[in-house]
Amino acid sequence: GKVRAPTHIISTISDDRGEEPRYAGVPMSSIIEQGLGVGDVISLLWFKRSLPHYCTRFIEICIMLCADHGPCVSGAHNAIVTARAGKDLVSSLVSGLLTIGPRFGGAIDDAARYFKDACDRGLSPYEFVEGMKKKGIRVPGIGHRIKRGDNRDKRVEILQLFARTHFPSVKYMEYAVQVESYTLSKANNLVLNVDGAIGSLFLDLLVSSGMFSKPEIDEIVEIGYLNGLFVLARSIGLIGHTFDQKRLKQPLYRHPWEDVLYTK
Ligand code: Q5B
Repeated sequence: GKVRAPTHIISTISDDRGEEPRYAGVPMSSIIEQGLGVGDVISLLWFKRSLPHYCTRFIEICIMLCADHGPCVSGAHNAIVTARAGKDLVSSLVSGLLTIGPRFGGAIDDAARYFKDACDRGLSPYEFVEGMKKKGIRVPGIGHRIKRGDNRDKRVEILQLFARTHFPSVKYMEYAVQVESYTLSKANNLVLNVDGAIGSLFLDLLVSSGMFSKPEIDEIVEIGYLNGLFVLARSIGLIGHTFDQKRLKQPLYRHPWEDVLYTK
């Protein structure tokens, strides 16, 4: 019989052979003809399936809400400094992206992991938060530099309203809100932040949409897909900041001496 030469790459998400590219088997022309959007494309290429409209809309809202948060956050600052050093678009972009991590924008996966584990184990917010404190781990998805109990993050409210209106269940988000009530009783800056809102709500999407099996959900949480939403979204803003600096012909950045504490 025929002997198939071993391949060097296995790919399961897209196929560029034939008349037109296919994303998870769906031809490009059909995506356009059906009037689908970037949320549908993410569903096909990341989750390898078409998701219901409320899910793809939720993904798009996450992307829009996380696209930018001003010039002062770590990522934008790095992109601005890099652009002002005369570097190209890709260098400025990746310099900003490299700041995304456990403190800045990259806490979504860990928020999903910890909220899921604590909620599934039936831990009270007190047991969860104090247990994390004993382990010396900050609760991912909780805390913000400028948001406060009396100055909530509008993005979180928008996501919560959408999910409460459209999701079959918001069990994990409600758990995260209970955790927030407890952390706010400790300090006013320990709000549920945008990472925590997306992490808990994406769990609700995965579990309550009926589109994913339990092993699939466990795999998505374990691999960590969700920081990808912030990385993708914030790339839009970082590219904008890079163009802005170039347009403004901004000179090389040098941090002022007065703002450095020189000490021995
Ligand atoms: N404490 C975000 O901290 C921040 C605690 C906590 C228990 C916590 C911190 C944190 C978890 C990671 C997370 C996503 C570093 C944030 C984002 C996108 C963004 C950004 C933007 C955008 C802020 C003061 C006291 C200390 C701490 C305690 C703080 N957080 N305890 N669990 N989670 N959160 N990141 O203000 O007793 O004095 O030692 O790591 O979810 O990145 O806009 O800026 O769109 O770009 O620096 O929104 O919360 O507070 O370090 O001075 O801590 O609070 O242990 O207690 P801060 P610190 P103590 S959203």
